[in-house]
Amino acid sequence: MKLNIVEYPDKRLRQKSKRVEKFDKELHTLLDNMYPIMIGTNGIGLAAIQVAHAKQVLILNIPEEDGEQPVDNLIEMINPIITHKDGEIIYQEGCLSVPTFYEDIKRFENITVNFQDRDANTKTLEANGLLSVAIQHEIDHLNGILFIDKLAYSRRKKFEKEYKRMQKEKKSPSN
Ligand code: Y12
Ligand code: CO
Repeated sequence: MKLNIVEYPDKRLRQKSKRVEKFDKELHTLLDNMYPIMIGTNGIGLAAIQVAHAKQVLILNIPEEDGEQPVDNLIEMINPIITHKDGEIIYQEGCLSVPTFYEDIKRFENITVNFQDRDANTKTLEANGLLSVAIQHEIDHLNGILFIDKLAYSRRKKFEKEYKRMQKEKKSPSN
């Protein structure tokens, strides 16, 4: 299974991901193949739709203070649902599907999320700070929502202009 990151403005990022019903080898292979892509690109979170699989699957690995991301810290979430949210946090977010762009986004500070692990066991996690932000960012992906959708109108317009220019530059660097 060869996976590539899908980049904005690819329409696949707007798909709504489907609930996972089968916790089989195919799901495990998808999870196993997502992990090196996230780590190899210095990511802290990745949703399956970012590698063109419209399944309610996401992975997270929040770096420790020294920047290390030990595999023991890997969190895999299948069919996540936020059951509680409160407070407010503003955090500078980035996305592997929107390269080179980072922006302050307002989210809930504290959340409780119910999900299943790769073997269909039901779990509950309480999160705050960066973990909470990253979970909300990745769950948004499962609903076809990108962090740039949360920008104010004028900031979004500016982003679209800059992003188009950057993509043109990528295609023909000499222009
Ligand atoms: C705060 C920060 C991030 C999230 C959601 C998860 N997003 C990421 O993990 C984004 C990582 C990222 C890494 C990049 O680096 C490479 O691709 C090597 C990157 O690339 C460039 O900017 C060139 C962009 C994003 C939530 C909250
Ligand atoms: Co993202």
